[in-house]
This record gives sequence, structure tokens and C-alpha cells, in this order.
Amino acid sequence: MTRNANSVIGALFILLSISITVVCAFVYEQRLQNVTQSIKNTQLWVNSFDATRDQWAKKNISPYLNAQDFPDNYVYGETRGVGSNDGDQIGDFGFEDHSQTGTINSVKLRVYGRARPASPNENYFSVYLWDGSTWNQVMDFRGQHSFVWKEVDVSSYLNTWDKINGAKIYLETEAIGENWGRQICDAALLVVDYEI
Ligand SMILES: [Ca+2]
Ligand SMILES: [Ca+2]
Repeated sequence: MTRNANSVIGALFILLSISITVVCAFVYEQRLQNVTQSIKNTQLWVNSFDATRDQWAKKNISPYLNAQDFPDNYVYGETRGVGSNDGDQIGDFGFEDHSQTGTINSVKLRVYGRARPASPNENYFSVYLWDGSTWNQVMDFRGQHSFVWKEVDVSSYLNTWDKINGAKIYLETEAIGENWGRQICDAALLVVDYEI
């Protein structure tokens, strides 16, 4: 009799353990799905060039920086010519807009380009970002003798959807000593991480 009772209790405990495990697994799975679904990541590529600054040479089709497609469409400094002088500018480049929903986690600016291969520390370019009220120098390609994607966190400048959608950049030649030019910029985009 006692042995039977123990068996029944034992069986109930096993059943209870299995039930708890199944429920916990289900709840965990649901939470995991919710987390996965709510974090989003979007890329906003350059989609405009307004020629507010037009001191660099341009290759093929505007807006030049809307895809990584060198040697097809890009902007550059000619050797001792257009875009090679210190302070020469090209811009402004705007980015695709995004529907203004969700909490912004981070915003990064990515730019693809290079300095002059033979003198990357003397002939390169800087990138300026518009945050809705001022221009900020956020990146430069000093020392980059071959093509590279550079990335900078610009979350502190673009902390609202209004600022993200109104964001724009221009490029400025940096020439120390001789104006050799030959700096190139091929592509740029914003990468926004957000939650809904
Ligand atoms: Ca825009
Ligand atoms: Ca391009």
C-alpha cells in the first residue's frame, strides 16, 4: 500500500516536472521571438547631390556615392587640378529617408574611399556631417593609401528621426605641401539600429 502510494506520488512529481519544463521552454521561446522581432537595422544610402559645393572632379552619374561601384561613379581630386587644393569641397550629399517610427539605438556613418596612394598622409579628405543645426567633422581618410570602408558612430549628432532624415555630408580636400589630389570617395550610407 505504502509502496503504491509512493509510486503514485513519484509519477505525479515526474509529470509536474515535465509540465514546468514545457511551460518554461514555451515562455522562453516567446520572449526570444519578441526580442528578435523588435530590433531592426536599416541602411540609408546616399540618394542626392545638390552641388552646393562643387570643387571636386566628378565621374559619370550623380549622386556618385549611392553605391560602391568604383571605377564607375565617384568623386575625386585631379592631380594638381580640380579638387586637389586644400579646402576644396564637394557636396552636399543627402541620404534616403526612413519612416519616423521606433526608438533609435545607434546611428553609424560609413564611407568608402581612399587618400592619394603615394602620399596618404599629405593628400586625403575629411567628411563633414550636418546634424540639423551645425556641420561637424566626423571622419578623415588620412593614411588610407588603398580603398577602405571607414565607420564612425554618429548617434550623438543624429538622435532623432528628423535629424536622420535631414542628414547630409560634404567632403573637403586636405593637402599638406603639394596639391597632388588623387583622393577618391565612392560610396556613403547611414546604418540605423532601432526598436519598435
Ligand atoms: Ca534624407
Ligand atoms: Ca559610387
